[in-house]
Amino acid sequence: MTQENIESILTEDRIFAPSEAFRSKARINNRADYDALRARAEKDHEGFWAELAKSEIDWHKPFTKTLDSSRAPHFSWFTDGELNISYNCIDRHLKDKGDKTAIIFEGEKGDTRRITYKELHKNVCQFANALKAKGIKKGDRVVIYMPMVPEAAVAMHACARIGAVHSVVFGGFSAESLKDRIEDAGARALITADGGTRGGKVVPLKAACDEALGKGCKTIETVFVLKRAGNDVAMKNGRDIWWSDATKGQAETCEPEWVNSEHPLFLLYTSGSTGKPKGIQHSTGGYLLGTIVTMNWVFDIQENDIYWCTADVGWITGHSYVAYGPLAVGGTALMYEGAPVIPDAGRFWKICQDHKVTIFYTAPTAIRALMKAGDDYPNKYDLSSIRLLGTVGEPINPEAWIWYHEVIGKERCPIVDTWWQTETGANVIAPVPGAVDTKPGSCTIPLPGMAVDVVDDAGNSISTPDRGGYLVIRKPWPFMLRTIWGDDQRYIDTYWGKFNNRYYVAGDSCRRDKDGYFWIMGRIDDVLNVSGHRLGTMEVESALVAHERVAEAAVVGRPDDIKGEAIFAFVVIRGPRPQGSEADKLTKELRDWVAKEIGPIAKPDDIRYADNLPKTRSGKIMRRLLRTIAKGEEITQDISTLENEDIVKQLQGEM
Ligand code: 7RM
Repeated sequence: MTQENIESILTEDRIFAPSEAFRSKARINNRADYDALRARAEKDHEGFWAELAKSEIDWHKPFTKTLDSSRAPHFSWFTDGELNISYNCIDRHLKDKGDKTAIIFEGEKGDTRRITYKELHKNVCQFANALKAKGIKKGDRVVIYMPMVPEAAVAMHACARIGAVHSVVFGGFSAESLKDRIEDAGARALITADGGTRGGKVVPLKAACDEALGKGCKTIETVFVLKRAGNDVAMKNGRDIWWSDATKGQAETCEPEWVNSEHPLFLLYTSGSTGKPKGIQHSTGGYLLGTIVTMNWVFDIQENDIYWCTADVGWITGHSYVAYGPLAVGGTALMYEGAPVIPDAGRFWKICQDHKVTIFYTAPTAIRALMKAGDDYPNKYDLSSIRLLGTVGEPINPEAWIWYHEVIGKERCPIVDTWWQTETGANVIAPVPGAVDTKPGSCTIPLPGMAVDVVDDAGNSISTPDRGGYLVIRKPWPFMLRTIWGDDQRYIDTYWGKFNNRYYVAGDSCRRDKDGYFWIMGRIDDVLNVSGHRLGTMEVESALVAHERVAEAAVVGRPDDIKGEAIFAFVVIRGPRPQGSEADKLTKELRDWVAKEIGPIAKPDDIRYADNLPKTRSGKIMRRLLRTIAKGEEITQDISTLENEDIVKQLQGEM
């Protein structure tokens, strides 16, 4: 697909500056200082990152070489340095804040726990010793398939402590997906729980493990099982061991394994547009640095903050902003086990009130769902502790942004819209909230040391405002992915092939406005070409959700003889799903509406109504599934991670 002129017609010109109250306490609190920092990074890319790596990380052996590009497009950072990430997240805080709360946990049923840095240290060390007792050693892969409980983070840190490479598989994935990932990683151990609680039901994690292991996974020698939900599980003699038995009598300290900065910390599987999931491999030192600098710059975390990122540890956001980042900076992280609507749509706001959350980070899909539930829920709770809001995962439509700003943030809290990927390791484009004004729907400008650009098909930087192109990163950065596990050629082809190894290609389309603000238009393969006009699916979606009756919309292309691509919209409306003549009437109204909002070219050709959109539990709309449905083809892809399988029939127009 050529990308000469991705047209952008979505315009949003409101601009929001941080309040004086916010700025007066922020660590970077004006644009001039911030621009000076960015300029310094631009002038001396390596020196900038080297200085930060020295000041922010406790090295067991200091590095002398900052960046090695001799194997480009493979890059190594701080190569001869040695460290341990679990030491940096836990041990180094023990002296000054051993009794500080590291993790606040709330279960779906309302049970809560507070774990201090000292307790976390003990738990991690004992479990690390349990892993060692089962023969797990540096470099071995360990798969973690757990509910959102503190032990998931403990398991990750225990692996990191002994140099084992963890691969967390989201607890919502099926046994089949778990098996694929275990086999691809060649894991020796599996860490799971009897079950987790979500949406009022027990998720039978151990049963899924048994099913996966029954189908293959010959490399697994040990399965550690945490008792959490209390459901009955089968334990296989010689293979399965309860977490409590494995840790019983283990020493409360465990000398960290000092690893090279480039030592793989984890693999995390993520889907591409085609083929099997890719095991994204991250490093230790560079990755740690990314989580630390972004916790400081973007989240402006301070000593007394209560930081809540709602992501599951099965996704990159849960790695960088639950398990590692908040602890690396000695903060307090909140973890919540369950669904946002149990017992009702006020749960998130109640948690914010009860635990005095100060920084709240979630996904646009959650914001839209909670917005749809009405203002009464947030209005019932005291949200005055919150000082900063964040979003991640997809572009946020301006309507949801404004709701978040007004109803949750009470017009007091900046919103950090953070663009990044599993592959980038940490935030890449995001506002530094005390210094950068925000615009609803834009992730604003790149962070210091991040050479982000928008280029055309020939790879030339696009300077014309609002002209769309490919989002690329021109220079290596410390927290970038290192390769795809077991498929290095795919790493080169996917991320570097398009422009001859010149840039990292993110796979997103993007435009920059006249102020240099970045507006993500969607994945490259989500770009429509209608009669030669290139439209971001997100722009049509934003227009649709701006209509008062529309709660959510997803737009895909379907081949059309005349136009090239026709626009197919799946729409969730507020209130009951329209049918028959009522649906026809609304369809006409929405088509006219989009024509008015964007232009006749963007009018959806088909609109289909459903009670929900098909999403993975991380909130990503399953666009490939929607494309299949729009084409009227038979569904062959794996829909096991779908929240609600019943809606497939509605989407197909069959009920
Ligand atoms: C963190 C995460 C990555 C893809 C990425 C984008 C989309 C993420 C934003 C966004 C617009 C954002 N990792 N994306 N954040 N689009 N604005 N703030 O989600 O690997 O799972 O997904 O998500 O398309 O390429 S991910």
